[in-house]
Amino acid sequence: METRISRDLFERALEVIPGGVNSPVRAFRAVGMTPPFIKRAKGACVYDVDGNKYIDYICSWGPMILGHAREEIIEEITIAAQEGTSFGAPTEREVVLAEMICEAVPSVEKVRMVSSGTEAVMSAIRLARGFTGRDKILKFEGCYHGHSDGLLVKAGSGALTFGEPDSSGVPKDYAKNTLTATYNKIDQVEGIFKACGEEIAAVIIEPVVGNMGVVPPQEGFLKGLRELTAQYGALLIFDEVITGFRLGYSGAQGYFNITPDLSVFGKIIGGGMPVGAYGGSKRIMDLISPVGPVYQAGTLSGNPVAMAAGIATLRVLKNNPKIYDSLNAKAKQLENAFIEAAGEYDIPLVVNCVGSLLNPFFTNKKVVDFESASSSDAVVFNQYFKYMLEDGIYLAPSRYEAMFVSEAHSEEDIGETIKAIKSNLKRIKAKMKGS
Ligand code: KE4
Repeated sequence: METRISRDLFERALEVIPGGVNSPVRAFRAVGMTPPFIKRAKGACVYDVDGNKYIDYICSWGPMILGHAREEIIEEITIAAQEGTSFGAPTEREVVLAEMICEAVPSVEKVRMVSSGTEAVMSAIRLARGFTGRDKILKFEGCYHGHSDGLLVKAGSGALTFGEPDSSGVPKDYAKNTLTATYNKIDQVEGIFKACGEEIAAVIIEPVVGNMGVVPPQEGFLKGLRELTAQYGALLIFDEVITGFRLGYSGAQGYFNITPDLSVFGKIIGGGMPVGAYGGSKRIMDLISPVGPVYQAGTLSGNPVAMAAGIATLRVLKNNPKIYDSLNAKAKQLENAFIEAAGEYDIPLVVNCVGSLLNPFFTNKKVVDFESASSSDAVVFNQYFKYMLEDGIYLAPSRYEAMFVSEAHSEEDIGETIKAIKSNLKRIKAKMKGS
């Protein structure tokens, strides 16, 4: 596979950008490779600067649920851009997208737009502290909620990939307000609440984790969190940056029928443009400036071009609810291919699949939390990753991420992917035998 132009670009990038990338996981360090530089994308495929074509399961880490460069979305972005790219003033498009989110997610009566998931989570946490007057928050090991200081404690995603569960630069004094528990262990959470429940402002959780690989909540776990937070007067925050509008038009809270106090969104609601949002009841949200005392602001919050992309994306999802059935069926086909191939070649492998999110773990343990997720074999994963990339399948360069299926993945794309899964698990088995 020709990679010269990417390699040259990466050399240049390393001179002027830390690690040559604007987000760590893109550097392909975990898999020990030089990342392909992407030139363009269309539908389910991305094309790198050396002319290589890949079937894309990163989908920009989730936003491209309808595939890349979808006509309706590009059209709306173009119209908006021609009217001006930013005013720093209220616009109709912000109202339209806010109304769509409030209509889609019953627990959200008001929503504030920001420019990233990190910003949305950071603001939701501040709001929870302002609303309750308490300082502590509880998160779960392996969950990633963006890179705001208080949440880079036993974080998932890139922080795990680099084995930096706690980032340097976060004052110890600050991190002490962040408690952590094990995902799916409701008894641990109960113990923490018994010990200091009156000090806890909020529990924040990925209702389905996408940042230690894909890990679903076990029966009763989310319900238990809902009951405990209500009992102790803490807020329950669903970080739906990945699951929002992915697991269904009402996200994970609709999928599991659990009502959080605050919800955080990102990715899909921006249709590939920089958008984050947090929302909840009027009672809580009206504490946000300029109405209430909790300050939060942003120059490009509600940017009209970004709103146009989000509106166009949600409009397609709202008007074609069958898209979710089709997304989930494609993910199921991939899940079955992993299971069949692992059985045929006797490779320790489990797959977690929820809706159109899935991830293979090279382990024979059931993956229910960070400890079991980290039991997956990184060396085997890296081999699998490399073989799949050679076969034109573009996966997240880390075992702690998710595969994202899009509406644009055709039956042919899925078939090609299944073929690559089977042939490459066979290659891995041969390599295991050889070693
Ligand atoms: P952003 O600030 O990257 O928009 O969102 C942070 C965030 C918050 N919550 C969840 C559940 C998330 O998954 C994320 C970001 N996801 C990562 C991928 N696992 C983004 C990719 C990256 O960091 O480059």
